[in-house]
Amino acid sequence: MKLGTAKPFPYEFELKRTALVIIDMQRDFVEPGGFGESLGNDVSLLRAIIPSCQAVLNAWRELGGLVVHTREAHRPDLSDCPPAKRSRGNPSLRIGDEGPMGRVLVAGEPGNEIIPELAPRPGEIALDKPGKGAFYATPLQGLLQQVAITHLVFMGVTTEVCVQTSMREANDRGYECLLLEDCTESYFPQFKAAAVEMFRAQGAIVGWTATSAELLAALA
Ligand code: C5J
Repeated sequence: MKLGTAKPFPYEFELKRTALVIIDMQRDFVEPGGFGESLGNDVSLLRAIIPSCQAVLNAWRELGGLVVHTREAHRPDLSDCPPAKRSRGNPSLRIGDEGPMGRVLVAGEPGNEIIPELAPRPGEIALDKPGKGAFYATPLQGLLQQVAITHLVFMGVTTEVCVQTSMREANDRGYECLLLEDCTESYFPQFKAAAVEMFRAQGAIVGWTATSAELLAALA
């Protein structure tokens, strides 16, 4: 398959060698009343990508493509949360504190679940990741190697933090990465815009970008 209009040049992929990776579409970041909103963020910005993410996820599932979901999540005893991560800044709530939807960024808490609109199905990979990147301290690379995946299509939040880190980690591991611009978002639109530009600069130094409509047309 070929996305002839991908930037900065056409992106070619084989469905059976490509995974759709959905980063951290968890309730605490995306839903009103969650941790993200409690920090003063406008979650409607993030919610706006849900329909395009659903359209891509549905098309991908229909074609039998591999789907990977991640959650930024720590163990309840926080043994996988470096003190530097927990103590950084001066937030009103820290990782592990009781937030509006349970303990913040702790696996198994209601706020840590992926939003129902994009909930993982049996047979899909759903990973807890203690860092910003999807490869750090997770079995992701081994799981992708088992099924000979070479290409990754990214969606999710936030563009400049967990999506960016994951895509850079993947690029360094040799994966050909595509980011769907209207399926990723940030609480800070200028950060999203800068990240998207950076990925595809210098001849796709991190990877390619395209819209969900371009991908859906290629999949049709
Ligand atoms: C993600 C964050 N998922 N911004 N986390 O981007 O801390």
